[in-house]
Amino acid sequence: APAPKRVLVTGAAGQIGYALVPMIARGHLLGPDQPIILHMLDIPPAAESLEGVKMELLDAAYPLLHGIVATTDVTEAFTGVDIAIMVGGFPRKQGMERKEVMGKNVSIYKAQASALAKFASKDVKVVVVANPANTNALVLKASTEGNICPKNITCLTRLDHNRALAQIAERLGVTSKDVKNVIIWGNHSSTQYPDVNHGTVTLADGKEHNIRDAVSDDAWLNDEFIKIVQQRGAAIINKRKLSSALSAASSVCDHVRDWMLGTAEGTWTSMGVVSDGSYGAPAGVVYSFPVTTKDGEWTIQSGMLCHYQSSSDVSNPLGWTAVRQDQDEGDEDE
Ligand code: NAX
Repeated sequence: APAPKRVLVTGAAGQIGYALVPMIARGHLLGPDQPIILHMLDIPPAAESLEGVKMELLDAAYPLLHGIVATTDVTEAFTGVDIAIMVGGFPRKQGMERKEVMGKNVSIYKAQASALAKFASKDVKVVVVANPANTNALVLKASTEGNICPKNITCLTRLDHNRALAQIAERLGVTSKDVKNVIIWGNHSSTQYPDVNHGTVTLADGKEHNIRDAVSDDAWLNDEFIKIVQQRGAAIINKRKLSSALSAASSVCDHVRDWMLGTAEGTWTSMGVVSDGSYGAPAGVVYSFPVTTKDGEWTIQSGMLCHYQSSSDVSNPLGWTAVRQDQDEGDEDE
């Protein structure tokens, strides 16, 4: 068997953490043959709860789980980790300004960036889940410059991607594996653009069809579908009185697994990655693009005509402006 990989989950005593750690221990993150040493970090008020999660992980007797580090010590948590899944952060409480939450998270992410740079494996792969995910990833990138390759810092938009696949599948009465190549452009927020224009679906005839042709309802695709995906997080909160957890956890596994093990030929996924200026998104910002992956490296899929022309400027099809970035980053949904 290969040597165990160390996987860190921050905020592991929280709701996403509780859904995510068993998936990791089952092999959903790095495949069924990869032994795992699970690192779990939370803050002192959650220490007992974290200890309880550790006890349950032991009780589940996962064959792949070769060790558990459950700690409130940031250094111990980050030491030697190969994958860091950043779920922990300060939640927005009632009556709090977004700015205030962001300020708190910026300090948390700066502190954790320094531990990441000092103690993690040099080639550590990072996925930020905690909101505002794009901004937190940007803070990590800026604060680890020179120590961690910016390409190794990503944020999660795979949940939005999966939500889009699922909506199309539901609509057409197929399963989500029959749908591919949707794209989430932008941020994990209600300003994202879920794009089906390059996507295909395999129908009962066994053939691949353009999603637009198969759905054959442009009005629905251009309006309701987009809103459903953009506002899905809020819809879950309405029903569950808690934000998405199992779907977020499952999408984290999809994100990391595809990143490390590669996307299938002819298929891309959506990841929040550091922009190289593609599609007019300013270089250096963390933005969700269509990406293909191979051997732990992602590549932005180029040459996609963006049908979402909020701008007539072909070099800037998304109508990106600095102002828009500020608005986006302040408008995180769950
Ligand atoms: P919870 O509040 O249940 O869990 C967060 C955990 O983080 C808590 O156990 C808390 O003690 C811990 N924590 C707080 N500060 C910490 C620190 N400095 N270091 C380590 N741990 C710390 O939230 P949960 O529902 O699990 O959501 C976690 C984050 O994911 C939130 O920021 C949420 O907004 C974000 N989400 C992002 C999604 C995405 O697609 N990118 C979707 C789901 C989710 O809403």
